[in-house]
Amino acid sequence: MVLTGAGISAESGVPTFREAQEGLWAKYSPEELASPKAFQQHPEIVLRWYQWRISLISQARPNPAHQALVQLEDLCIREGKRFLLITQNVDNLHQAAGSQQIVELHGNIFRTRCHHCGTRQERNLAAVDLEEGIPHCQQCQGLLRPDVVWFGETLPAAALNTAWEQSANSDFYLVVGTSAAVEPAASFPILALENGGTVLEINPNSSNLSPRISYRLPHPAGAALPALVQALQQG
Ligand code: BJW
Ligand code: ZN
Repeated sequence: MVLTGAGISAESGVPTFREAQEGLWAKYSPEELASPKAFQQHPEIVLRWYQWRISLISQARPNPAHQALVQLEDLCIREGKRFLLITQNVDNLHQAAGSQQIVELHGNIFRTRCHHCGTRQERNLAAVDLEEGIPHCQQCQGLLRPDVVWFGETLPAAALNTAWEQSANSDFYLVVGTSAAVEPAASFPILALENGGTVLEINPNSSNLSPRISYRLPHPAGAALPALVQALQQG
């Protein structure tokens, strides 16, 4: 099992959520922008934040850490082992690298849906001119938003169930680039530990999980993951 967070995309140029931010959005915390309350109160500010992020992420490419996870998946499959990648990221970079067995816990920033009725919409939010108002759903006139999971919202049921079930049955868990500040994702590796699994964290900084896990590689994922996978390939 692998659980990834924003840190794995940092070396692709995608800013993380809780490390020092520069520029336009430095004064807002993710809790202030990624919530239904924020969207209800200031839909334009929230959508501008997403437009900025979509345009940044559109230019990003998978880095050696994403690619190493594709190789790890290949290796596991070749050796008849189960493999699952659970990501909190909404940036599509694991899919772009070629990962197959992947569960998106917090949705995908490139999809759009109605905040009211949930219907998926073929609308590129980054291309919307917000000066002309907030885009509306064609079915119910509700406001359109990215198809991601905000604080206080439930995770997609299928993703959540798979993640719980597989985490409890995992003998080896790799946790890459997450502060483990957000539930329920932060609890998945703990579930593995409680069931006798081994957890290895790759993160240059210490996270909420660090005091509890079995092993740490305190390095950037782009260096540590390819080295780890190469070592595994050599047996
Ligand atoms: C590197 C690196 C390099 C840097 N290499 N590493 C139980 C207890 C208390 C509260 C709750 C609870 N259960 C649920 C809650 C409420 C809430 C919650 O967790 N609150 C916390 C603040 C405590 N959770 C929810 O509301 C969730 N829903 C839910 O549980 O529903 C049921 C329920 C609701 C309410 C109450 C109870 C139950 C939903 C959570 C949704 C999170 N959404 C976001 C936004 C997604 C959309 C978007 O992208 O805009 O998801 S918030 C943001 O945080 C995003 C991320 O996926 C998530 C995690 O962040 P991540 O990935 O860890 O990033 P960072 O920035 O925090 O860390 C980066 C790390 O990378 C750092 O450690 C760096 O060191 C490292 N790094 N460079 C490797 N090169
Ligand atoms: Zn609608």
